[in-house]
Amino acid sequence: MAEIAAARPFPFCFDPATTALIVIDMQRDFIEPGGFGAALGNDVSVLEAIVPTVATLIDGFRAADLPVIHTRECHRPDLSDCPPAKRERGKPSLRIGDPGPMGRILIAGEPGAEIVPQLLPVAGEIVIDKPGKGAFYATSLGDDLTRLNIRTLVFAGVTTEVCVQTTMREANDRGFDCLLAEDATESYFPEFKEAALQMIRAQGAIVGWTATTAEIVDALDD
Ligand code: TIU
Repeated sequence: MAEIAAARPFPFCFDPATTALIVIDMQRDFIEPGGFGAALGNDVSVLEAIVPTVATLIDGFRAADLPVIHTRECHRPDLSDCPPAKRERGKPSLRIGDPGPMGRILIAGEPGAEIVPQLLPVAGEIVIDKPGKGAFYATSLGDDLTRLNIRTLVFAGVTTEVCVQTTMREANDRGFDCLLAEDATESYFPEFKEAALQMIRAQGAIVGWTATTAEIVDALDD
């Protein structure tokens, strides 16, 4: 067993042999100008800052020969998996499926839906295309984790309070121990990130634990 003594709200014990990293939605559409995040009115530059830290976390898992799973939020070109309520809500400058500077917004196969070049999956790593915020909904993720005998999930990616928190809650309900890498996740809203971290670890880690990337990689090294 490995332990992260400094994890919050209290030490986190896990078996690396049954642990995987899930990197949520580190896509150009959320991180670069001209994509979905920007179309929603957000300053996307804050998200780019975590890319090197996410890379460090991925490297730590690869070095330990543990699974790295990537997710992408995107829809089929015919939008058959995009509920009208998702496409039509609000007043974005571009809607899901509209043509933008990085191709059609949030559509599988378009440049904007790709993971940023610094964090591209390597051969053999699972990539989950998901139509929702949670990575378990309408995907093979649950079956993949069962096949890999995974019991513990470490989370990174964007955005903290939307797709990361939703997926952590889905995982928690399915019985996984969940740990969020505090500095390898980001929100367009700093106060929402902080609130999400607090609500995840409140009430005795009701959703999960948090720790820094250095603390997690050190535990994998030991
Ligand atoms: N808008 C926002 O904060 N996030 C999303 O729409 N998707 C993800 O978090 N991936």
